[in-house]
Amino acid sequence: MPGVRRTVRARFPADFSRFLAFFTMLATDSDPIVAIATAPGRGGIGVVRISFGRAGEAAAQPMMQALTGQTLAPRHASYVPFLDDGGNALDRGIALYFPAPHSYTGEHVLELQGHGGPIVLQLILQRCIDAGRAFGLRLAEPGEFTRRAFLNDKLDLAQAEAVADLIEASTEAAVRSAGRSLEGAFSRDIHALVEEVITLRMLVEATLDFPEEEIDFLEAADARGKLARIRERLALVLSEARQGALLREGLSVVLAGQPNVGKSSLLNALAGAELAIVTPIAGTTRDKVAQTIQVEGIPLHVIDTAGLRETEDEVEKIGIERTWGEIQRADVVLHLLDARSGVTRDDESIAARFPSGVPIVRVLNKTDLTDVAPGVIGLNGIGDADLCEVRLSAKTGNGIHLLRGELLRIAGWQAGAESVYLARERHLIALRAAQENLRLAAEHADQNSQALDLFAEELRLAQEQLNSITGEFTSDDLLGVIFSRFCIGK
Ligand SMILES: Nc1nc2c(ncn2[C@@H]2O[C@H](COP(=O)(O)OP(=O)(O)OP(=O)(O)O)[C@@H](O)[C@H]2O)c(=O)[nH]1
Ligand SMILES: [Mg+2]
Repeated sequence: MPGVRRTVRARFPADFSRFLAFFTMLATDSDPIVAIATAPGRGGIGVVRISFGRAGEAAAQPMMQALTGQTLAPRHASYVPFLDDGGNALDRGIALYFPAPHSYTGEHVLELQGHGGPIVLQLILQRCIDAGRAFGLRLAEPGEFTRRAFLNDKLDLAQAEAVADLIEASTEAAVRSAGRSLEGAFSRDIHALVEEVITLRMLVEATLDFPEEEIDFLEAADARGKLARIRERLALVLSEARQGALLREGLSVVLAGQPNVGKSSLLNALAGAELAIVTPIAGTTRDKVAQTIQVEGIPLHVIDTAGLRETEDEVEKIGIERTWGEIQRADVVLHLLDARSGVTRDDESIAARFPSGVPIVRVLNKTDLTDVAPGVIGLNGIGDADLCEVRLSAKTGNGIHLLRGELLRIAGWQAGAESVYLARERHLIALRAAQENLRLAAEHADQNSQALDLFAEELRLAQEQLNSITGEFTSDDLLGVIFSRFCIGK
């Protein structure tokens, strides 16, 4: 089976204990498994799925007989009873048999589509486990079906992750980009990059064997030009992946400022609902109020906090401590001010405590009470941190769209980006590491032939990083983490 071949090549461990663990894992990775594949709760239909693993057809045939009383034609929908051990129907539904390798997991798979009640599905599941006891059928772990699909070369790792992301996607844009990753767009781009790196590596490695020709090599083979093109392409993939990661993770936006400046009003205006209590009394908000809103499909986790001031009130003090905690964790801080007073001393001391490097948007609120017009201006931040000022009114809604626009800009969102794939932080880290390896390779190339072996080494490292995205050289630990975050039955 091709999957096993890849497994051995990609995961052969160095020391003996890991060697043993490796074979144990191979063994459990081919256990027959079963799970309810549909969401918990009540629904029109519910699906119980069995992947037969190493037990194969020898188990699938008697199992079909036991569960449905008949032999099922491959890939045909048959309307059958689902039988208990006494031969009585627990339910009736559609049974589908997918012989290997033409199934989701690449193994022999049996799917029972019954009615979607939690108890009836539990009964069918239990019946499967009882009937399959003879050949070691067990309950699947989270993500185990997809893990099989990966091990059997049905999906690569980036595609397998896209399955989970598609299930979890909370916006249309996230669904579309997870779909692109699942369909293989991201993996294809990564493979294309790997191919180019390999071509360059072959040239370099060949030259290393003939040291006297090294000097000519970089010129003759246009190694620098090739490397530059790879770097350009990688930068493009990284920027699309960054957009995708944004769709998946969103941005945490904290509203901070003195009491009564209109933080809760702004949260309500952004969310379009009366979520937080608004009163003219300073110190209204004591505890944080969080709401996720969508702006062009990007989830913004907006957090309203207690107003910052000196206080003797015990409860308010705790609230203010929490505000500072939220500010430390923020991706963006909205520093709210009352447009009538502008930046006061207290605001300056608040701003001085903001963490460095976090983008700050100064929001001049209540412009309706002044002659200040809604607008945006860029300001010089400290260091390279982003700082701008948005003038608006949370009460009338004037200028709110400008704030949304600024948040998208800070997030790095490019409107109308069609070719986004839903990437994860893990992918970004690998892409950035590969980018750094290629940058170092370019540096070595500039130092000419003395550094040719270092040039080759950086290319090798870059290739390893890229391969980790699609799972060609991924450690078992990482696989465990990735698949354990799936739901059971997927
Ligand atoms: N005219 C006007 N009033 C506003 C605006 N935004 C907020 N207010 C008023 O200002 C008062 C305080 O608003 P809140 O949203 O509760 O202020 P806050 O910053 O959350 O206050 P704390 O929770 O006490 O820190 C309320 O009476 C609001 O109606 C605005 O844009 N224009
Ligand atoms: Mg408030």
